[in-house]
Amino acid sequence: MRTDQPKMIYLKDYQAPDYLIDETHLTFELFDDHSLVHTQLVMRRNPERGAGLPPLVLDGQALELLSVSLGDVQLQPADYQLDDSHLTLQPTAENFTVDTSVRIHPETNTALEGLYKSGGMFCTQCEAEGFRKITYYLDRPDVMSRFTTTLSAAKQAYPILLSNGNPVASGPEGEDRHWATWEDPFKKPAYLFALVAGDLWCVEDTFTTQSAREVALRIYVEPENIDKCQHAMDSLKKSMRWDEQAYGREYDLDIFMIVAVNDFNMGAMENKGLNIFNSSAVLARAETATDAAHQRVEAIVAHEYFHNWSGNRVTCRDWFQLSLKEGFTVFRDAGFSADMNSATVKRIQDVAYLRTHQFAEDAGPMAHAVRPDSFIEISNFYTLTVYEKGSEVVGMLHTLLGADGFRRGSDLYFERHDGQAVTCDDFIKAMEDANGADLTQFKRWYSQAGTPRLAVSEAYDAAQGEYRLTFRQSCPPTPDNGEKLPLVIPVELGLLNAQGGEIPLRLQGEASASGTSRVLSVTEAEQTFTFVDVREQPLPSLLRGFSAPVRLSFPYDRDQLMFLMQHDSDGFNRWDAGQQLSVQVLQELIGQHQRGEALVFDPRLATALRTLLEDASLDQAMVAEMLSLPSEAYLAEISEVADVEAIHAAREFARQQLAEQLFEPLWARYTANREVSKVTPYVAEAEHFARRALQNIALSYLMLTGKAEVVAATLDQYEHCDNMTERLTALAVLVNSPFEAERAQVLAEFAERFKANPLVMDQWFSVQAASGLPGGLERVKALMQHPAFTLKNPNKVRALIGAFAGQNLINFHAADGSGYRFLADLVIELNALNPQIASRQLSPLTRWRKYDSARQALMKGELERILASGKLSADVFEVVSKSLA
Ligand code: B3K
Ligand code: ZN
Repeated sequence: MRTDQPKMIYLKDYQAPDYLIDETHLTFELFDDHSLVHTQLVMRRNPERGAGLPPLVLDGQALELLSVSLGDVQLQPADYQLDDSHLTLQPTAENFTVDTSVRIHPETNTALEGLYKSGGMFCTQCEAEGFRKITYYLDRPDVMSRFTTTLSAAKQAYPILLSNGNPVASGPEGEDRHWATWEDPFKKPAYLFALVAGDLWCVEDTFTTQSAREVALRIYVEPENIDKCQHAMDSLKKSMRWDEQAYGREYDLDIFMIVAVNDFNMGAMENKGLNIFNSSAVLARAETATDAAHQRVEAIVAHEYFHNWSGNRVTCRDWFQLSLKEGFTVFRDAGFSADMNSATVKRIQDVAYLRTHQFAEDAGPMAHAVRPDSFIEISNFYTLTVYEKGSEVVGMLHTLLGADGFRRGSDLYFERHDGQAVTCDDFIKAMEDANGADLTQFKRWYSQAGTPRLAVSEAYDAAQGEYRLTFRQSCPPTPDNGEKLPLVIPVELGLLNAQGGEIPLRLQGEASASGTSRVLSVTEAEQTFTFVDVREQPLPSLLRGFSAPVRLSFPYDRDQLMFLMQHDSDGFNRWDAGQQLSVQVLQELIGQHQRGEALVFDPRLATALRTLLEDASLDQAMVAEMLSLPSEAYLAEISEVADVEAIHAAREFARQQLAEQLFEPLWARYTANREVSKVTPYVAEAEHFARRALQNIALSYLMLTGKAEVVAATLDQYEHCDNMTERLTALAVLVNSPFEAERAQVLAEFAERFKANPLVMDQWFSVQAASGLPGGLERVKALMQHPAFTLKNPNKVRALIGAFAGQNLINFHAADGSGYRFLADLVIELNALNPQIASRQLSPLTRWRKYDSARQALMKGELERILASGKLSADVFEVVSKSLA
């Protein structure tokens, strides 16, 4: 926490470090009321920085310095300078050692950064700048060092002592303590350091790498969770095999460990050889975790594992390059998930998420480039832009270079930079060099913020058989006032004839047609492509697979969208046509609501969805996705001014209409799938996910009819199922229904059944927090008093506060401003407890420009109140001040 105004840091000011740390020797003495950290740094002058011995400025925060020595000489206070965040020494030789001892207080660390206690265990989170809260250090990713770590703690409370690398020695210490030493042979930046001490059990397995080395795999959890690790272990082994096959990457240590902790600021952390995970990203079994949770565990295990190469072996030079490891690793985990499950469904879910949340970020006050050029607090830049848009940028390289070219590029990147801390430019250079490509213009994706718009128009010349598509790209201004130059936009497309067949594609100037789906590179502000030999007016299928993260517009009418929904050979675009059709129908309803007119539902949407429901040959997961109307958040995002009441009314009306008009086919699909679910033991695999997805979305529509047989079926599903996916859906459907008695009964039953399982209780909180029924804020306030709730646990905050402010638009945006006031109060409270979580929860308020003037004033007022509330963390200060700028 700082009281002085935090300052901005700029990429252009980057300088290599003056000193390097070849070896880092750490000794931790862990006690219940404090811990001691003794550090020896083997250092030398960085030869790159020329001659002379400038002062050595070590980072350190909230440390109580007990002693410091330079070489053999213990320093006196007059020999060094100490302030809130630095320890400055004067080296007298090019090679030297620094020894420090500090006292820290993990037991009172509620920010969950650095060394802290979660329940009964000690654990760490050092990325991005948490290591400086453990010891004095050059806490920057371009300082890579070999670490040896010794930990000692009470034997009974902390039988397990872990750190990075391989275990090398251990033994007793006095009567009731013990110690262990770990050695990591790979040099790494401090942000990848980790330690764990606790009373943990582990599930063990082994993996044999492609070069026949055996790796021990261990997942450590609290004893009561030992039965929930198998899915994560299976996911880990699949990830290890996949990375060998897809990227030629082999694991490099003899042991790989995952530790699950309950109090964790994000999903997980890729510390070398010792990944630390939020328990929500590890624990999964049928009875307690939904299908979505199982898929999330698989994806996060893979993501952290993949970081071993994209992030750890090759790391970032500075934090502006964060997307170098994050965008690339998200791209890698998306490829893995696509291969393990349905690739099209994975793509649909990722794009829906990107378009709803990343596009909103790009349009808001925190908009930044994939490689930002300034920040106040780096923790605020673990964003959708750095991660998800960053992954899209890597995906565009994959599209432009082709799978083989991309693999050549990634091979060269890993080989050339192994053991180095590099930049996004180095990544692009490897892609260029491996392919003889020029990516100069492409690199603008890294430096220009904002979501590009791509407006497409067509002209058909029947006499010449020519069909022209004209693309106009532009980008709205962003708060950085950066220049918006044309980008390289890969547009994959096809042309459909009147029968829904694909027309062979031949561009003017080409000798012959090649293929029916092609990637055009749009590189200019305005650019026309002319297709020849086009014998009839075609219907274009544009941006297949969402080949670029842009807002595309083409003047489709509703009949054309229905046609694409049925005939497009690209599964993603079939879904997207359905979304566009839904958006048109919903926007019409929104307009009617705003004008006070009766709502009139376009029956074509029901017709189109009926066709899908009645076609048994279709992938059920796709049908489920296509039945999902665009979310209220997405509808808000694409509105000029988001009218939350009209959006809610329109969407609820459309859902009601669909439920009534499609009752028979929905009921048929529901009952058929439910019968299979009843007799099929739970399996966490794509085909089963698909069956349950369709079953459950059908149920959520059916309940809107309020028919007695649906209520009975819901209660039956709630009571008689072997898995959380069916049970939670039944609960959610009742929670959102008008059946008060049934709702109260299942809510109570659920809480009683799962009271000992905090992750399941999170689901219980979320379902209620997201309910759009009136009285949302009162419900949330009451739930905050529930014994299972605490503001100190980030999962609880996300489950209750995050779900309310992020998913319950109609209640959060109550016209009297009560939702805003509630969130601001919480942010002020959380700011003192956990700045990272406070800053994340704040984001719905930052979108104030999206709303009507009355709401704008209320939201701004709350932001101003937060700003004036006193000692703000850098995290909260940055987001609030940028939002008000
Ligand atoms: N690298 C971590 C994120 C750390 C966030 C620190 N505030 C998780 C991940 O992306 O794999
Ligand atoms: Zn990551």
